[in-house]
Amino acid sequence: MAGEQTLCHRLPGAKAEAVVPGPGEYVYTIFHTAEASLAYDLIVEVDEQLDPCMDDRWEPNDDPFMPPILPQGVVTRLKACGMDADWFEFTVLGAQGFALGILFDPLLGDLDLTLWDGAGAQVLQYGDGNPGALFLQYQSAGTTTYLLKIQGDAFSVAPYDIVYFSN
Ligand SMILES: [Ca+2]
Ligand SMILES: [Ca+2]
Repeated sequence: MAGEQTLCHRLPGAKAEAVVPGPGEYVYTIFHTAEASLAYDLIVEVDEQLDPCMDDRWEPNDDPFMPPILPQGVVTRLKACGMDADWFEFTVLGAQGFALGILFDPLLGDLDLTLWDGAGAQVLQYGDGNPGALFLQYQSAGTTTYLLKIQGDAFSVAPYDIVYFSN
């Protein structure tokens, strides 16, 4: 299973610790190697201070309802934290072209980008295995508010920048 961790726990009362990459649902199974049955107690503690991802100043922007407005230019020091999505919107006035892109280090994480137009139709999606710079140029048919979602792939934790220019 992807992302599986095995924690050996041999001493009564001992504590096994797992560090997880971010918010999400986790599943654990417990087994022991001897055939005899074994009674045990299980105590699960979550220490959120161990969260390795410090998110960006545009949070919370985890859903498409009232996302922050993306300004024109380069927006730096954004961050994708695990499966936490980052949503933005921007409005293109009239029939104009625009350029949109994200920059990130593919060695730190893989990011996916999806763009929808004002009618909810998907304009573009970039999926797995991105090289670290995703750019698109698009011609808007008329005044349109676009919705943009950026999300780390498979719990990626990655800083990124957005570039957005309209004519
Ligand atoms: Ca973020
Ligand atoms: Ca977010």
